[in-house]
Amino acid sequence: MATPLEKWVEEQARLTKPDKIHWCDGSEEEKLKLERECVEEGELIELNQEKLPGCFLHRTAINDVARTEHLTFICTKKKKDAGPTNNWMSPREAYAKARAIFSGSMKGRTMYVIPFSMGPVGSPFSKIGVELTDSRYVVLNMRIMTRIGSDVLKELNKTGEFTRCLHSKADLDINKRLILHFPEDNTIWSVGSGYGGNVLLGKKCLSLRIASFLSYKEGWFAEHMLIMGVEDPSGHIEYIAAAFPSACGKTNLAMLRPPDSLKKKGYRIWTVGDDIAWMRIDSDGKLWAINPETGFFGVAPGTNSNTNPNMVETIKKNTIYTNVLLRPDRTVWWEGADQAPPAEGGIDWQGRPWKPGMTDETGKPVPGANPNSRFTAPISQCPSSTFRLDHHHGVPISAIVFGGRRTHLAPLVYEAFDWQHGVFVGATMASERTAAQVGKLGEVRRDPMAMLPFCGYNMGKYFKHWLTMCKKMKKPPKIFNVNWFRVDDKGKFLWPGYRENLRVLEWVLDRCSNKAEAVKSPIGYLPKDTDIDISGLNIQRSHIKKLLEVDAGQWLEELKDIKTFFGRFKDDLPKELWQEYRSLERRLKKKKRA
Ligand code: OXD
Ligand code: MN
Repeated sequence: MATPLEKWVEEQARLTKPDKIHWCDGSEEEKLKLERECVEEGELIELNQEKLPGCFLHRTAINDVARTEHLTFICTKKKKDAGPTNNWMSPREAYAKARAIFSGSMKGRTMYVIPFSMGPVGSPFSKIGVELTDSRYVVLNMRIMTRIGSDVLKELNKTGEFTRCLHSKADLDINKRLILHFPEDNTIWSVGSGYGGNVLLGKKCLSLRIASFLSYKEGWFAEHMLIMGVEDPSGHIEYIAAAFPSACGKTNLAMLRPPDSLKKKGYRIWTVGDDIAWMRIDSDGKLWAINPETGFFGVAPGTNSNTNPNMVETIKKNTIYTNVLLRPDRTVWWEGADQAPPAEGGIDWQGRPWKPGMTDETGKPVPGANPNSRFTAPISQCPSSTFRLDHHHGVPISAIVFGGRRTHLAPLVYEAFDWQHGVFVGATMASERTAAQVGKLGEVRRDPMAMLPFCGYNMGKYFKHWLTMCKKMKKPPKIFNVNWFRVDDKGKFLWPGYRENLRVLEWVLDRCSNKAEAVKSPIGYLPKDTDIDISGLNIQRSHIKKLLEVDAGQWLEELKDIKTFFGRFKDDLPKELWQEYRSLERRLKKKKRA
């Protein structure tokens, strides 16, 4: 008799009509065969195997280079359950619309069945999914980003539970593209795209949108956070989970190499993950985290030996590059790489001949790599990766760090007074737009806990969940906020950033172990300017003073925007957050009067 999984696969095959069905076993032979077929059909370009062993290049369709948030929907029976920050469609309408596009979409293609585990296979932290796809590129990426194959199938058969993930490239037509989440059915349907964030369904779709819904029901956290271990001079490791909106350097922070003066002291970083954290309360009453992924799907432009030397090492082999520039020697390049733009030119991400300095008809520079070009590489290749990645219970979290890009308002670092205040700090997170994002430059976008595009249910309920979780913990992590992007009157960054950010984390962890002092301010606890180690840095103490300034007038202005944002959630916004709002207002007004 067919299992529920087999029945489901058959049903989807009846809808999409593939020529063949292949069940992925995750083996090396399967990988080699898929790579060969991809190269034959032009889906992958084999790169220089001497210089970049095991590496390939893929080009997406030109209109398919990023996550399409306006085509991404949460499909709950009631609109209110998706909340005011998500696009919503009723399940009936969503299934009907997508079914029309999926119908016959795999004709002439093979349907690959990918059983995958987010988290170590068999860990109580982990969740199993099965993705059906007509894209070999998806299979090859999924085998880097997740644990796939026969072991997972065995585990799945124990409980029969899994997230049903259906993907088809169909015609790669943006007008027939939908990324649909059905949290109540534990189902994801993605059609009409071939871009990673839309189609590697274990990542944003399962590990954040569906998992956030499951974690709310089951009492854990699915968060858009990096996880890193900081080993101090005594050899003791404390772990930090940190959430930042995009373009704030999350991946770089997760694997930073300590600056010389801190390295000399004995500091070392261990990378657990750069994008997603699943956190649970263990029997010791502490919060423990796993990274459900096994790979990085990172942005290429700007990655170099200065911004991220560990990533430069990681992506030298077994890496799939997407939408970067192809050089004549079959290596790759992107804007902000270590090497200068190749004088001999190359083939750009759209497959066209390219030369440095090229401009378009309006005089704008033509980039060789797409600004959102990517690499997919195994975490195990990262020099700072930790063997604890495979630990079924994860790592204990001492501090949660939120951050954003604020040129003026937020100080370099501050600590929340307590968990409830920390939830307010996370819920009011915001970042200023950079040239890399569509919209007005400098405009502030609210992005609570960096989850705005990823929370699979009503965010008002999500905030409540954060508040409730504290009651279940014996020793909740301390919560902090950081801002690496403050500028002086001339618009120059006051803080050097990158590896030097460890100096701030040193204070954060010293606060967690009661080794550092703090001063109270209206927005939270601040370090004294002398508490941040600036040895070996070409920076004056007066800069640190400036970086730690809190301007009550500016913060009172900020409160107006927070009020409008909170207002969107109506009755679903927990009263505790309004309480925090009013307390902050009171403290700021007092400071302004003083
Ligand atoms: C990502 C994102 O790609 O957050 O990780 O957009
Ligand atoms: Mn992300």
